[in-house]
Amino acid sequence: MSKICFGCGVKLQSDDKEKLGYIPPKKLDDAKYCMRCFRMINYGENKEVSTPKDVKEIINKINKDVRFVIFLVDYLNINDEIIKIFSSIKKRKVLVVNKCELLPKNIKKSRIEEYLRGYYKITDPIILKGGKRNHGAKSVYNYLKDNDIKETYILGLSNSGKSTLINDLMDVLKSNMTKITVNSKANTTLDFIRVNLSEDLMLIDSPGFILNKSLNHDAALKSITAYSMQMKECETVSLLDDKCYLKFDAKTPIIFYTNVNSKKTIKKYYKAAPGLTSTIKIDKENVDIVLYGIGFVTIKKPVNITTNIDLKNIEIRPSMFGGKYE
Ligand SMILES: Nc1nc2c(ncn2[C@@H]2O[C@H](COP(=O)(O)OP(=O)(O)OP(=O)(O)O)[C@@H](O)[C@H]2O)c(=O)[nH]1
Ligand SMILES: [Mg+2]
Repeated sequence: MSKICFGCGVKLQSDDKEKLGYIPPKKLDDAKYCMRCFRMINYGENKEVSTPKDVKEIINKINKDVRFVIFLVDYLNINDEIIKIFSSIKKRKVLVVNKCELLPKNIKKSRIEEYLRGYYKITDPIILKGGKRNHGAKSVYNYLKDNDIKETYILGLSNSGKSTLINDLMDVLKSNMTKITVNSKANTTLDFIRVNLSEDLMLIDSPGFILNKSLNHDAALKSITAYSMQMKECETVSLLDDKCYLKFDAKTPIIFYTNVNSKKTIKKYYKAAPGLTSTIKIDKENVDIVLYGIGFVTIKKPVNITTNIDLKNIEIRPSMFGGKYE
């Protein structure tokens, strides 16, 4: 039987250095990790790999299985596309909003649940996870225990923290099992990994989903900043070192919630910016422009915005944190 890498789930092999799962022949018998995982864990390296499995392949497998599903999403990545994937899972499931400890101080966690129920119409159970100790993994453990769930898949967007959750649960149970590889770049876990955490609990880690829409696939959520700005008529804001421009035709306050945590990447321009070929019409107060993979911008007043962003990578919705959303 072929061995699999404990870190990423890929089959271990000693035949081809260039292929995934490589481990030198001498080490094959005792190895727990492939070379790629070894390098990620010890040197922080992460070689880009293409998407390991596509969304349909994963969902088809899950829908044929009887097991429970824990679906992870961090709040910056709550959007139409990920909610559609969640809704396509026909199993008993729970939506875990991860990394809630990173919420700006003035925002209550409960607001996210209200919004998920009110705007995205989620009726499944929701756990708002976050905390200093093991990133709040105990809340997930308690949920599984209280609901007598003994076997579950862990699914979600790449970088949402699925493997970290399993490692944290090992710590909650004081288990000294080999840890799964975690990394701030996308596509760390490459195949399903079964972890028998205890006699009563089996978890299955999975390769993360990569969305079709995205301006940035690799931005792991390590911190979140809310930048407030006052925009005036004809002013342009440049986000992410001139990757995205938004030019306003009227006065409005804006708040940019992002995981890109350097203020230097955000600038105001008074001169013309290149490529402003698309228009976003905001006709209500408190609207979010979701920039897939980057975060979202809350626009407080009705305004027209011209932009260089491809409109297929954005979503317009009532503001998650400001004003009414129904
Ligand atoms: N602040 C915070 N960061 C987290 C949390 N969970 C994971 N992370 C970070 O998020 C990044 C991605 O974590 P992973 O556990 O590798 O994510 P994954 O969902 O397994 O990703 P793939 O294997 O690529 O699908 C890492 O930099 C983690 O340190 C959390 O609860 N809070
Ligand atoms: Mg993973």
